[in-house]
Formats: sequence, structure tokens, C-alpha cells
Amino acid sequence: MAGAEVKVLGQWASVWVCRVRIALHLKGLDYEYVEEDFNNKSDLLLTSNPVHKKVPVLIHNGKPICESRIIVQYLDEAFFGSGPSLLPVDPHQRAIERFWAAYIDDKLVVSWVQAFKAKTEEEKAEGIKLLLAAMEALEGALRECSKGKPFFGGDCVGALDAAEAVLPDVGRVVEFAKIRRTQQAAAEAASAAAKKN
Ligand SMILES: N[C@@H](CCC(=O)N[C@@H](CS)C(=O)NCC(=O)O)C(=O)O
Repeated sequence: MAGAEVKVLGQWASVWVCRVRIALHLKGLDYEYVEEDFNNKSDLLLTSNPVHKKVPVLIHNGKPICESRIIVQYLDEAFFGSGPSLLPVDPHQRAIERFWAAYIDDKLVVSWVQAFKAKTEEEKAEGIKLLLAAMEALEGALRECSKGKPFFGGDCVGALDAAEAVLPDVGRVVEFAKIRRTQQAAAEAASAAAKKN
């Protein structure tokens, strides 16, 4: 869209901001990036996202859009015809991609955060269990949707691939989760053996 003014309020370490920036780059859109300081949030951020006060926020011709998944879908619709389509045209395929994008945020990321940040070892162990189950489900979906091709949508990169970008190096996270689970099982076995003696 010629002459469109696009601005992203972000923070360098945020995976949610990365998701939006990946989508913007895939669509080949120019935008202004504004780095936020969480200790001193700008008035623009506070007025653009008064509910959550979080980044990313996309501001398109002065109108703010919040929440990374919604922003990616918005970019695909508002800039239809500019760069590749990020979501499939078929409504059923679109629904499937939206389902898995929501699954990544609601199940995978939540269990991943629990696995690493929970207060007790029991909660962490539960987080690891949930994380591995969620990864298995997502991998199954990837196999089914991609039909052996490199992206969720097959040959072309799309919104779901951008959604998955919130997971840095999933393979290593899962590997670490498996090691932690083995360590926990060994510690439990040792403590049970000690109680017996
Ligand atoms: N569900 C949101 C998550 C956004 C989010 O958690 N942003 C964090 C940065 S990673 C934030 O702005 N934190 C600032 C704060 O909590 O004060 C999305 O998908 O956009």
C-alpha cells in the first residue's frame, strides 16, 4: 500500500515483537521501529495499548493494533497483495493455522515458561511434562500440514511459521527438558532407595 505509515513499538528481546517483524519482512513492508524502555514506557505505548501496556503494537496510519497474533493477521489482510499471503486462502486451512498459532501461545509457551520459571521443582517438572506433550502435538501437526515440505503451509513460509518464531531453538529446549526429566527421575529413585535403607 503506497504511502502507508507503519510503525512498530517493540523491545529488542521480545519474541512477540520478532513475530511481527518477521511478518513485516515476509510481506516486504517498510516500517519505523521504535524501541520501548519498560522502566519508562512511552505515552505512545500507554495510549496505544491501554489494556495490556505491552509490546508489540503496530500503528498503521495512526491506528494501533495490539497482540502479535492479531497483528500478523491484520498485516495479511490490510496489505493483501503486497508480498506473499501469510495465511492460506482456504477458510478451513486458515482455521487450522489459527488453531495451531493459538496452541503455540496458550499451551507451548505457557508450559515452557512454567518449566523454567516455576517456583517449586514439582511445578517445573509438571511444566516439562506439558512442554514435551505440547511439542509432540505440534510436531504431529507440522508433519500433517506440511506434507513433508519445509513449512506449515508446504512450500511457502506463512503466518504459522512466523507464529512459531516465538520459540527459540525448540530442539535444544526439548533436549534440555528431557535431561531435566531424567535427572528428576534419578533423584526420586535415589530418595526412594534411601528411604528403604
Ligand atoms: N500476548 C502478547 C504478549 C506480549 C508481551 O508479553 N510483551 C512483553 C514483552 S515480551 C511486554 O511488553 N512486557 C512489558 C510489561 O509486561 O510491562 C502478544 O502476543 O503480543
